[in-house]
Amino acid sequence: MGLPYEPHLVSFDTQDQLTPASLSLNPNNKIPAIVDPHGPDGEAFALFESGAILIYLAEKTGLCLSADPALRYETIQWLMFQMAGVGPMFGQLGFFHKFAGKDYEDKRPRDRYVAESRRLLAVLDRRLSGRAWIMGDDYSIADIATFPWVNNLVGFYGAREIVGFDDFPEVARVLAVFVERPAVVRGLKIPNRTPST
Ligand SMILES: N[C@@H](CCC(=O)N[C@@H](CS)C(=O)NCC(=O)O)C(=O)O
Repeated sequence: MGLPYEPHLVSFDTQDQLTPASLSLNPNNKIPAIVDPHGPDGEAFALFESGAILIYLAEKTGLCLSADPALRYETIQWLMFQMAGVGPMFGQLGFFHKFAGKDYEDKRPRDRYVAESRRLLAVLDRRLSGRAWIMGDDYSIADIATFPWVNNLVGFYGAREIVGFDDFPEVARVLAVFVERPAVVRGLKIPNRTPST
């Protein structure tokens, strides 16, 4: 959005999300959180939950969220679809497929999150049919919220095959364009660190 910013690495390896400094920004001990030194009343303003952060930054800059009331709420609807569905379900699949849950003998929890992830991908695939982005021609905060999770699902979580990603060509098409956007290419390298395995 063209705003200057300073990134801070919160490392889970050292449980930085549980430090008093982190908790003062997000009592729910998760990333991301921001501090805007120039908040709504000119004072420093802290915010957590990425959906709230995206709406805040979109309204601050006038970018990536339509001013038209119907389009604005439709964008927020798809943003909430990520917050309530895509993020939590893909995240659980990551736990059961890649992290500690992969060693559980009972595969029913993993299979449930595979099925739910596939269902969400199908919803997104239908939405993207005939559209460049979730909201059509206009790139929006719904895309910014959603496609990093899709990228993570098939990349970092290594779940491409288990979710049958090839069944969702519209999602794959938009993801390919998303990861080539110059700001996304830059953003995926910030903060600069060696990815954990
Ligand atoms: N709904 C939240 C989800 C945030 C979230 O799940 N963050 C994870 C990383 S993707 C986290 O900080 N986990 C650390 C922990 O649970 O201790 C948002 O969109 O901001």
